[in-house]
Amino acid sequence: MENNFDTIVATATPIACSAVGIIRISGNRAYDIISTIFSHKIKPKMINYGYIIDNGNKIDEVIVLPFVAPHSYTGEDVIEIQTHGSPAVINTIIELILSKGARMAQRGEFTKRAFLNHRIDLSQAEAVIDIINSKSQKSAQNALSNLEGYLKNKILNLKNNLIELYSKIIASIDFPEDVAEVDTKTIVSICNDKILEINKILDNTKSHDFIRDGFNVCLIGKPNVGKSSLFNTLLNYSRAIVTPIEGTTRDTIKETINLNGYLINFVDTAGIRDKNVADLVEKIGIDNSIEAIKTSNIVLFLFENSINEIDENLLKCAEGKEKIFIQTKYDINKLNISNNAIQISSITGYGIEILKEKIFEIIKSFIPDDMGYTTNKRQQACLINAKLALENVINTSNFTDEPDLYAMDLKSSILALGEITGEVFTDTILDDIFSNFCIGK
Ligand SMILES: Nc1nc2c(ncn2[C@@H]2O[C@H](COP(=O)(O)OP(=O)(O)OP(=O)(O)O)[C@@H](O)[C@H]2O)c(=O)[nH]1
Ligand SMILES: [Mg+2]
Repeated sequence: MENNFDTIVATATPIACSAVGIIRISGNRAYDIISTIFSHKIKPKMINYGYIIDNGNKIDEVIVLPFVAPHSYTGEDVIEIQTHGSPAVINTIIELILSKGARMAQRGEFTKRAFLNHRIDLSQAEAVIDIINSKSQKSAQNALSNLEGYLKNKILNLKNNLIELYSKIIASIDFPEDVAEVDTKTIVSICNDKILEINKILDNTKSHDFIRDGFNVCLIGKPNVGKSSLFNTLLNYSRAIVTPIEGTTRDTIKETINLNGYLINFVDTAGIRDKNVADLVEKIGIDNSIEAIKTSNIVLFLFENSINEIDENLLKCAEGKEKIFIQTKYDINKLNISNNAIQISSITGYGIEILKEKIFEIIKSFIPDDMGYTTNKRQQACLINAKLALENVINTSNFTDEPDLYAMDLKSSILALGEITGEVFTDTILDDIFSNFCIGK
């Protein structure tokens, strides 16, 4: 272990009444501190049962798990204390540990230490926060594969090829007699290959955003067609007001569900009819509905019996969007519809499963089969910078074949990739990343 940080403490579980509370201590004084407050002699790498004691008074019956550096989450000596989950008990034990010389950990400081102690790279540290924040199985799975090094290995591969090329160019500049110059064609061809690889990752970023933030699916149609009823049926509870009065829904309502491991943000909208007959509130509602259509990935277009001129105008707003046509109130409107509409009834549940399958089918078409990882905005920005630098190399090759001119941009590209994995970092980058963590992680 290279770094010698002070000893930190925090709860790893929320301070709330619960079955168990976990307190973590990390740093080179972790063992000394636990030895002064635990009822028994600590056996490293064993499950230790006993009491936390302060001045001879028992504070709680606990289990202590001692990890020995470097085989711990942070790469340092780590003590985990499992207490009863009482906020009073947890706070008292933390106060006691602080009085023995530890200090409160900052947000994400345990994971930051894991990074600074080379236990994980920066993309893996970011995967930890992604797992904690993930709201769907799919985003948790992808974050887990990043934690296991999927993105890291992709980036390292890219970077190593560029480092090899950069080293050859530098060697040929420094030792022109001994090392042959790398010809421009080879340089351009390698840069082109790497740009393609980066593009492949960037092409998927839209899908990465979908997986992290969910797919927006909005329900549109004339007033009274049954949008809010379907919205409630899809959510499985009565979220939106339903009445037989046209124009019941005045504003857009957004709620999220988990469908087969993917997040879906359903948006119920105000029914759209001729603006001339709508009052001021309804007009604003209609504008909001149109806005919701713009930001949606899938549009559920609801109609009752047939599609008229108002519907046609509404459909124009959804041009270019994935659409599912839905004929509503099938229990009372058993008509044959030709345009591939799914017939549903929110009252009887008829057709709802088929509709969900259809939504899922479209979602799957947004996600490439081999996409077992995600990138975040910071990583995407680094990839774009790496790509721009490689494009500069290619542009430069059009008017010169001075190798040192290529070398500068190649180095920028390597550094940009290094920012993803954290070989290159600044305090600001680390602060930005770890301030998103919770205390105790
Ligand atoms: N029989 C039957 N009635 C339905 C069905 N779905 C909705 N309704 C009724 O149709 C009326 C309007 O339903 P809503 O869900 O409020 O319609 P909406 O499209 O949200 O209407 P606005 O908010 O005004 O745009 C209510 O009386 C519902 O009970 C259905 O599947 N079958
Ligand atoms: Mg409604």
